[in-house]
Order: sequence, then C-alpha cells, then structure tokens
Amino acid sequence: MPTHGVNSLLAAISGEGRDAKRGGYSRPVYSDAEITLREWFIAEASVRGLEVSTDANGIIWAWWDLPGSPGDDASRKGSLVTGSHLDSVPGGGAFDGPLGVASALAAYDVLAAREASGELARNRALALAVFPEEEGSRFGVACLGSRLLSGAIDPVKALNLRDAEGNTFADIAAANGLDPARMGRDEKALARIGDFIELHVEQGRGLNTEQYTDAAGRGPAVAVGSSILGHGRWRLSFSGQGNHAGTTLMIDRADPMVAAAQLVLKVREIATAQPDARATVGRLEPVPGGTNVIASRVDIWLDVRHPEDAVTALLVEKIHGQAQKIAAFEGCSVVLTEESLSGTVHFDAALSASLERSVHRLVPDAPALPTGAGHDAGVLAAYLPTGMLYVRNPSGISHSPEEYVEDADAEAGVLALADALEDLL
Ligand code: HGY
Ligand code: MN
Ligand code: MN
Ligand code: MN
Repeated sequence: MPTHGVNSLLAAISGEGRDAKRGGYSRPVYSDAEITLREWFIAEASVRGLEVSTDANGIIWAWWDLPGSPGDDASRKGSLVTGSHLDSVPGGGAFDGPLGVASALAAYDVLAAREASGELARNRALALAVFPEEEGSRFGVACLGSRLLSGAIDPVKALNLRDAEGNTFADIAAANGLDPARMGRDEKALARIGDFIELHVEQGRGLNTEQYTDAAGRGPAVAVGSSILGHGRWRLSFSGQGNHAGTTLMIDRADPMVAAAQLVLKVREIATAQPDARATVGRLEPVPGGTNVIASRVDIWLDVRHPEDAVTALLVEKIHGQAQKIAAFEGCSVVLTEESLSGTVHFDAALSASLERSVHRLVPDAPALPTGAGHDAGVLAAYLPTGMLYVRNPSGISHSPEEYVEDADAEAGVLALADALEDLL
C-alpha cells in the first residue's frame, strides 16, 4: 500500500487531455479526457477497497466506512468528506482539481496505514468525492455538481444549459448513464456530509508574496483557506448588422465587434477604479466569425469579483450601462444575461480552527489565506461546514499551463490533509 504517492498518482494522469493548440489541459466535463480521469479515480479508489458509486448528480463518492459498519445512510450520517474536481478550464494547469483528488487518495493511504498499525481509531466514516463541472467550462455554470447536490441551482435550469455545440446538459448527462429526472437537491447525500474539506492548488501569489516568503523565496507549503471572493458570470450579446467586409462602407456599418471591443476596455477601467474589484472578459465569440465578414453578433462573457456582493452588483450595473451607451452609438443592441452568482464565502470557523491546529503541527507558519477562486467547498459552505487547504504554487499562476506545485509541497499537502482528517475522524 503506497504511503502517499500523490506525485505518482498525478503522473499517471498527466497525459490525459493535453491541449496541443492552447497548451496545458482541456478536460471539459464528460469529455473523453475527463471520463478517463473519472475512471482512473474509480479504479484507484476501488483498488483501495473503498465502496465507490456515482450519484444522480454525477458526483463520485468513495466510502471508507467504519470497521464492521453496515455502510448505510444511517451509519454514514455526518461523515467526513474530502475531494475536489477533475474537469478543467480550456488550456488549464495540471493541478487545479486533480491535486485535491490525488491528495485525497494519498491521504487515505496514510490514514489506512495508521489505522492498520493501531495509531488511528476512527469514530466516523470518510468519503473521497469528485464533483463534476466545477469550472463551468462546458455548460457555463461553475460548480454545477455541488449546486445540484445542494439545491443551489434549479435542476430544470441546469438540465437546459447548453454547451458550445448545442448539447443540453440533460443529453450529455443521460449519455453518461445519469437519469436527468433524478437530478437536484439530494437530502440523503447532504445528510451524509458532516464536514467537507477541499485541498486545492493555490491559484494566486498569496504564499509567494514577501509577506510569507523567506530570503530564499521559499514560503510555507500549505495554507488554510479563510474566505472566497464573491463572484459571478454574465454574458453580454451585442447584435449589429452582419455584412460583407469588402462592399460595406465604414460609414454604413453597425459592427458589434467594435462595440464589444470598446466594452472590454471599459470593463478594465471600471474594475480598476474600484478597490478590491476584479473583472475579466476571458471569452469573446463573434457570429458567424469569418475573416471577411462583419459579425452579426458578438457574445462576450464577463467575470466580476468583489468582497461585497452589493459592489459586484454595482459594477455589473455600471458595465451594463456603458454597454448600452456604446451599443447605441454603434447602431447595435445589447442584452445582458446573468449566468451564475456566488456571494463571498467565509469558511466554517470551528472547522477552519481545527484545520489550522492540525496543519500547524507540520507547517507552523501556515497562514490563513483568502482566495479569489471559487470552489465546490464555497458552494457547499452555505449548507454545511466546509474548509480548504491550499498547496503552494511557486508560479502564482493558475488557469494556465504555468500552474505548478513542487513534489515536496504536494507531499506536505497530503500529510497536512491526513493530519487534518485524522483530527476530525
Ligand atoms: O473560476 C473560479 O474561480 C474557479 O476556478 N472555478
Ligand atoms: Mn479552476
Ligand atoms: Mn479548482
Ligand atoms: Mn474548486
């Protein structure tokens, strides 16, 4: 039984979903690559004797029941759960999601060895979990699996979400063996989760700033999550007059691409003027998208984040107002659609205090760190105690092939997770 081969577990999947065009990994939910990673997790959990099942919402659960336990809902009520996701953003890094899943497997190995040697006597079951569509890269709503589980999204809305090819989530879910009619808030599954802990690669420069690093530039391997920045996603569709690039005089144009381009600059201006705000247009899609064609429509996707939800709303209102002004000037129209919204999350205080006590045994200078990145632990925080651990990312870059975790830090993350879980088992 490997003690904690987190790096070998990650190496085993490092070839799946590589994106030759963008670099990094593209593993949209229910793509071949993400399905291969799901199968990898199921195999790794099964070989460890865990009881593995996929629920109606597509969440995979791998149960380590108490010795002699019937393993039913009653005996699993209030269990400890740890895990993350396997889907990625387009051209994402190797660690965002998979580090948390591989670390959960490796932390189980450490704890199983401690139980076998008599060092660990558990009072609770432990489950490893994999949540689908955390990035929202295929169907547009982030943390779709945990939102369905908790009831944070209406299953009818979820099932009607479409990917870029026009497939509905219902169709893709059904093609992957799920029954759309059974999707939605799952009281039994929620009752089984007493605490949820997600280990994740750190996605900013937090642990790399001078505040935490020594002269050699080395900072603590692990941090405990304190909060998640409120954030949301909107789509702005500019419509104009599609036309011929050669026969249409400049004066005769209603070009939505020109309107969208101006709005992108306005987004930066508005967000830069607001302390602590972040706003991004990371995706822009002209229709029909021909080189010699004036677009008839341009869709842009807006990601806005701020600690105060009211300010996020104000920023979106300002951006929408500017979009309407620009569209009118350019002879176009514009429609704003909200795709998803997550308020600022403060992790459970008691659980985070327990995580800090555990982690400080191994990493005494591990700080409590806020993050600007959303997570399933953030969605579930509204329904049950959740907490997070972050593992140092020397690049400070994420959602990019440059995302990175050193082997030694990944191993430290596993031991910190194992200690944190042990103290709660
Ligand atoms: O977008 C986010 O913050 C997360 O990585 N899904
Ligand atoms: Mn991510
Ligand atoms: Mn993630
Ligand atoms: Mn996440």
